[in-house]
Amino acid sequence: MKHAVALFIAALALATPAIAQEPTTLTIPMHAKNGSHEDGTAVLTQGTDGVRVVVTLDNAPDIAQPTHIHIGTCSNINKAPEYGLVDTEKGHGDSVVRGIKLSDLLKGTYAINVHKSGFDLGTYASCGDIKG
Ligand SMILES: [Cu+2]
Repeated sequence: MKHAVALFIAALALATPAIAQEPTTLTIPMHAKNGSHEDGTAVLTQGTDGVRVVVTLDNAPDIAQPTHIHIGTCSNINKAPEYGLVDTEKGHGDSVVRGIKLSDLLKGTYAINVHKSGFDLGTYASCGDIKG
């Protein structure tokens, strides 16, 4: 029995460095686009069932601003949203994207994109590249 416990501890010690390398949280800068002055941050946190994304922007208007994760970078973004987030309202949005991993977002090329409004989706108000 003692031997089994010692083996278990040894296995845990071996496994821990691999787990520790998985990112659990990441803060990225959000940059204003098209004169919006909506600079800010997005904080991505790995949860048990998905990735929580908290967007915080300065100088945001009172209207809801559609917000998504898109494939691509802010300078070369795919127009189709990849993952929906809650609208950013008064500069704040708090979403959980279920079934994805922060490590997978980091392996790919993704950006968080805030659109000017539901009426003007083609104008981007703020964007941040998801990278470590
Ligand atoms: Cu979008």
